Amino acid sequence: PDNGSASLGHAVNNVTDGEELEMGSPGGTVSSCNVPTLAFPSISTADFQFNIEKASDIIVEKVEEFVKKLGDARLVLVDLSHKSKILALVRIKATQKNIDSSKFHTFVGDITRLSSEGGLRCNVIANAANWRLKPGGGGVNASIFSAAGAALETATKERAVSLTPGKAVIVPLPSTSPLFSREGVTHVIHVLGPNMNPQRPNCLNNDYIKGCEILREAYSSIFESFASIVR
Ligand code: AR6
Repeated sequence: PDNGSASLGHAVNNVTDGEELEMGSPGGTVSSCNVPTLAFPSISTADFQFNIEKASDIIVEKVEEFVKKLGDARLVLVDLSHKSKILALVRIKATQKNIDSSKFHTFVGDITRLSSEGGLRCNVIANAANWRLKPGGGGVNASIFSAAGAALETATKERAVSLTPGKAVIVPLPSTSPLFSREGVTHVIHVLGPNMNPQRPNCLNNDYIKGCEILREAYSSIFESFASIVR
């Protein structure tokens, strides 16, 4: 995959206190520097109905593993609402495990408006995609494809036509995409998580042995993809 390192020259509003920051939070300590940052949603825990206790354990486990390998790059778990249960669980567990809060934190906001509305500059975002890599379908996938415009659809098709569970694909965003020009996002990493929703393809019928294995693989795929972009 193309992972041009030219993408890293963005000014980043660095959130230094590691606490959950709210959109436009006036209390946040914000400083400007060039820190490669990945924003990612909680994979599989909404439409795909994956258990959030189990998912939060896996997020924290994988973040702990990868923050050590990422140098000064940062990871940010994002969700839309202040009432997000997954953000609350992950915050507690990350604190218990003493994860470096300058390398990882949670953030409430729309992943397609982190810079313009949240003041959080992220050069890479991850997407909880569907296996056909199609726009629409609701959730974060629909938001990202809609905010990125046709440029993302075209660029995605050039890279892959489908995904198997646990796998990711890196898509460099053309500079014509509003997500690039407005938000400073240079790459989207699509990942397909494990599905526990009987109404969706490849339902695992509550097999959490398999499900947890695939969710771990999904986060490894996202973080390894991000590392390859940052390198
Ligand atoms: N910004 C930040 N987080 C969001 C946003 C947003 N704009 N929208 C949703 N979330 P989901 P899944 C959070 O359902 O469970 C799609 O139809 C949401 O609150 O998007 O992996 C695809 O096409 C939750 O915490 O993904 C697939 O078919 C997280 O993002 C299927 O859903 C993931 O929720 C994938 O289901």
